Amino acid sequence: TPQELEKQAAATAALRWVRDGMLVGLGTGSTAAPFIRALGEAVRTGHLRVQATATSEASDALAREVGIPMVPPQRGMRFDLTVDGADELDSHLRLIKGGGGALLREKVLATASNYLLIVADSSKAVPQLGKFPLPLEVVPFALPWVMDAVAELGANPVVRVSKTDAAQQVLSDQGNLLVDCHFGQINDPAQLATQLKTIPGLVEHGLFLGLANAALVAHGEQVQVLQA
Ligand code: DER
Repeated sequence: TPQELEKQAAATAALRWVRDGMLVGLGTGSTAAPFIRALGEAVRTGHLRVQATATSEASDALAREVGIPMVPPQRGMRFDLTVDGADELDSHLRLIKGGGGALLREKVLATASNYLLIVADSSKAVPQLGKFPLPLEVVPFALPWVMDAVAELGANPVVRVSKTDAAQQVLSDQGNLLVDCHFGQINDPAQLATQLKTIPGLVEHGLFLGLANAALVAHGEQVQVLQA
C-alpha cells in the first residue's frame, strides 16, 4: 500500500543517521520494523557495527533474527540514537505514542537517548494532537480509578482489547493494561501530561514532549526532515 511504501521510505532514510560503533535504541511498530531489518542488513554485510536494545519483546526478537547484537539495560547506558515510530506528531515534534502498546519502554529508551529520531508516514503529521486516542499503561488493580480520573480530565477511556477477540484484554510486555483515551483535541499537552503523572497506578502515558530531536516524514517517496 502507499502507506507501507512511505513507512519503508522513512525507515530506509533513518539508516543514514546511524554511525559505526553506535549504541542504538530500537523502536516498535510497523515503521520501526523495516528500520530494524535495514539495520540488520547493514550489520550482516559488514557496513556497520552497532549494539542495540529494543523497546519491546517483538522488536528484540526481530533484531536478533536479522543479526543485530543486543545488549541488556545497564547503569550509565546512553543511546547515541533511538529510532522509533509515532502515532501522531505536531510541528513542535510533540508526539502521541503507544498505539503499538510499547509506550513505557519507548519512553524509557527515548529518555536515555542522546538523539530520538521519529520515522513516520505522512498520515502521522497533524496540526494538533489528540485525534489519535492517547494510550496509557495502567496497573490492572488500579484500572477502575484510573478510568475515573481520566474521565474527570475530559477523556473517554477504553480498555484495549485484542483485534481478533474482544473478550481478550491486551497486556503490555510488563503485564499491564492499555487504556486508549479519546480526548478529541489536546489543547495543552504539557498540562495534560502533568495531570496524568499524578494518577496512582497510571504507569506511563503516550505524550512524548521535548523528547524527539528530529522526524523523518515520508510523503510518497520524498522524505521530509523535521527538526525540533
Ligand atoms: O506505539 C508506538 O508509538 C509505535 O511506535 C507505533 O504505534 C507507531 O505506529 P506504526 O506501526 O504505524 O509505525
